[in-house]
Amino acid sequence: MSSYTEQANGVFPSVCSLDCPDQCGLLVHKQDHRIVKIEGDPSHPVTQGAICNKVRNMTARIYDEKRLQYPLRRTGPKGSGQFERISWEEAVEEITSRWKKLIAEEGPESILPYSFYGNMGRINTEGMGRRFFNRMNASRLIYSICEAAGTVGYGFTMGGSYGVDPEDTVHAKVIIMWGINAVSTNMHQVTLAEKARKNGAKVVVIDVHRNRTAKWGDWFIPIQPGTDAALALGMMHVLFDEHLVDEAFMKRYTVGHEELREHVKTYTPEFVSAITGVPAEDIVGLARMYGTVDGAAFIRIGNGPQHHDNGGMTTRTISCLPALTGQWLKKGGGAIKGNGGHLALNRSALERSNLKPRDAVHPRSINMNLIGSALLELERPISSLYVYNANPAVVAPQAGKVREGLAREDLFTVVHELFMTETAKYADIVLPATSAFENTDLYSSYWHHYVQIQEPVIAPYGESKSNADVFRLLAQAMGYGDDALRDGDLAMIDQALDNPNNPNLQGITAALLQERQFAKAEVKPILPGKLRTPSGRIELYSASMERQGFPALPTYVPLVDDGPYPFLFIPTANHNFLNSTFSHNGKHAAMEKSPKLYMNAADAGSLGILDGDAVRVWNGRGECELTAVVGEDVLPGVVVSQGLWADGAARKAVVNALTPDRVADMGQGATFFSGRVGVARAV
Ligand SMILES: Nc1nc2c(c(=O)[nH]1)N[C@H]1C(S)=C(S)[C@@H](COP(=O)(O)OP(=O)(O)OC[C@H]3O[C@@H](n4cnc5c(=O)[nH]c(N)nc54)[C@H](O)[C@@H]3O)O[C@H]1N2
Ligand SMILES: Nc1nc2c(c(=O)[nH]1)N[C@H]1C(S)=C(S)[C@@H](COP(=O)(O)OP(=O)(O)OC[C@H]3O[C@@H](n4cnc5c(=O)[nH]c(N)nc54)[C@H](O)[C@@H]3O)O[C@H]1N2
Ligand code: SF4
Ligand SMILES: [Mo]
Repeated sequence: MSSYTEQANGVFPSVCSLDCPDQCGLLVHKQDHRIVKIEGDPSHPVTQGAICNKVRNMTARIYDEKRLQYPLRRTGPKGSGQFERISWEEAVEEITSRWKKLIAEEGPESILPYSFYGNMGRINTEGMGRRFFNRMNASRLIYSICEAAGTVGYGFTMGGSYGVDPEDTVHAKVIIMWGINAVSTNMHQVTLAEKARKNGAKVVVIDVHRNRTAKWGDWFIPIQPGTDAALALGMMHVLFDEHLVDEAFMKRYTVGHEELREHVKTYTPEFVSAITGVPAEDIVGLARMYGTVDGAAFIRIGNGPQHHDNGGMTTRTISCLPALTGQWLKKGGGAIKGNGGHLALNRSALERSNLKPRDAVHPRSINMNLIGSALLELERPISSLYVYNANPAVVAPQAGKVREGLAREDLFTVVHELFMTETAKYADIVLPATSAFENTDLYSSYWHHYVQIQEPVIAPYGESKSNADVFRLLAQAMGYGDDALRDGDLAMIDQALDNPNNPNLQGITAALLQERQFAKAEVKPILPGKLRTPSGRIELYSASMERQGFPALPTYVPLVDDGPYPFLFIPTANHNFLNSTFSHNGKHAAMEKSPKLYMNAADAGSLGILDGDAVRVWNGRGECELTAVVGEDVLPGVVVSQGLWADGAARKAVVNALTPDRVADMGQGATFFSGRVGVARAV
């Protein structure tokens, strides 16, 4: 235990562990060994003392009476949530004896780890767990549920997850929030934009929903879902047509600007307006605003464009815009999709894929977006599933299929969790997890440029254990003697930070972080310099895309036909939860009130639906029941929900019962926002 845990009272530095770009520095206040208050660290340059409502109320989650304290064994049918308390020894013995038998009879590929970033600490997500399953040579998971499609698309243009330093965006004069509900999901980008606004910046919000961010911006542009690439191409058309492009920049730093100039000739404002629903004069106005700005223009690209069938290509297309007007040379100009590349850790040292037994065949990989089908349809079945840092029964597409898979009697499921989530209810064994405040870990943001350390502030709750500690125990019981499976947390942090391929992290060590709590990586601006694209330049024309069967130039590709239902259904994140995290905590659920469906008054009128009515939402995949909010916040033909609600918080509120498990055009990404539904008053 660290010195913090031994002190009964005091204020201790910490990090927010949630899957949120802001990755705030925190101050945790303790009285009598209990956390009594959590606030933003005023000394953290990005956090500046401000944090979101969710985490200000985090103590309600840490000490929620429903938090798991002991290992449990299932006693009732799968999904019923009936369990009995067992000891850690019994739990580890049962898990490892089942696994040893499975490995002998069906091979290690019959076991699948399923995890995501319920905790962003690198040691507890990408560290010991991945080492353990690599050593086992279990089936591998493709981590595609969040940013995959857009990351691949952005990478084709820019060579990887490299964007502008968000702290520089205070200098921008035009800020476009493109398909991101930043007021709820990236609040410090809003704080930075507010500063820019005081210096005269204008904020444009392009979204399918007049949400908190749209209401906050200066100019809200509602758009038909999945058509953003057409809008970006229409802007390019105007920029070329009205000579608002930076020819010298394009010549020096891009590939394919002449081809692009030709290509966008057909994307006239009128043509684009018919696709996007954005009036032609607004397309021209937006392009002129972007092209004539006196200073930098910055685009923050969110999940909106990306969680669609065409999400890769759309993100690729938007990310071409800054190059046309030479934004990348201006302080605060350019874009951010994700900034993970700047802070890249030594992944091979962290995950140790070389722990795989030498003569063993490379295991199969399973796309997490298809977990339902994988559990139900594989010829060589998955016979055991180990879930941590994730809640697939709620967050994965086609929830009906996922749950049918989880209900399989012949599937041995272990879930390591803080709460009895919907997924945990299907487990054979449930293990209690520590909260991040009880762990040692390393944090590197995918948005800002700071690396931070977490040292335990409180002792483990009940008998709970960190992910890394559980994997160390399991490794021992499996008889895996590798040193890498015995490494301590601080040693792993040093291994991860020591990345010869990333000079930005040079000099940052666990000891330095223990002394200073956070350190800024030495990130140089993207340009001037050589990009990690094949040409070393910004690729407006991409030969590698062409080789992979995509159009080489940015292109609008319509959404896939999802069936004969009248509405496009956009189930987004909400303000008071973090994906499904907090949905199990009464205080946060109460702040969010109830799961809603925003719809246009004209649509509601024709269906006889009144504001506040319970509505049934359905398609061929499933159904759910939400409360209608009728008004002008969405365009006709579009319905929007917010939040990934737990079962029982409301009747049938699992929106992912309706979402398709089709994969996006790139990165095998998710298509949460490309499904169609019918809506009717619930009877
Ligand atoms: N409070 C809170 N914060 C969070 C999260 C949370 O659940 N709650 N989740 C975290 C995680 S894991 C992530 S990845 C990020 C996600 O953060 P965001 O990128 O903000 O993701 P979403 O809210 O899912 O969707 C973004 C916006 O896209 C809009 N949209 C949908 N389809 C389209 C479209 O076709 N075009 C356009 N232009 N807009 C569209 C939606 O209306 C929504 O406003 O936030 C993180 N932060
Ligand atoms: N319809 C729809 N679906 C979506 C999205 C959407 O916008 N719309 N967003 C998608 C996105 S962007 C993402 S990133 C995914 C997120 O999906 P998940 O990563 O599954 O996110 P959470 O629902 O937050 O679940 C994380 C779980 O991890 C647990 N946990 C937290 N810390 C620890 C720990 O240290 N150890 C262990 N063992 N467990 C821990 C939490 O209690 C929580 O139950 O959801 C996706 N699903
Ligand atoms: S959820 Fe995001 S905004 Fe809230 S404290 Fe954590 S990092 Fe900061
Ligand atoms: Mo995400």
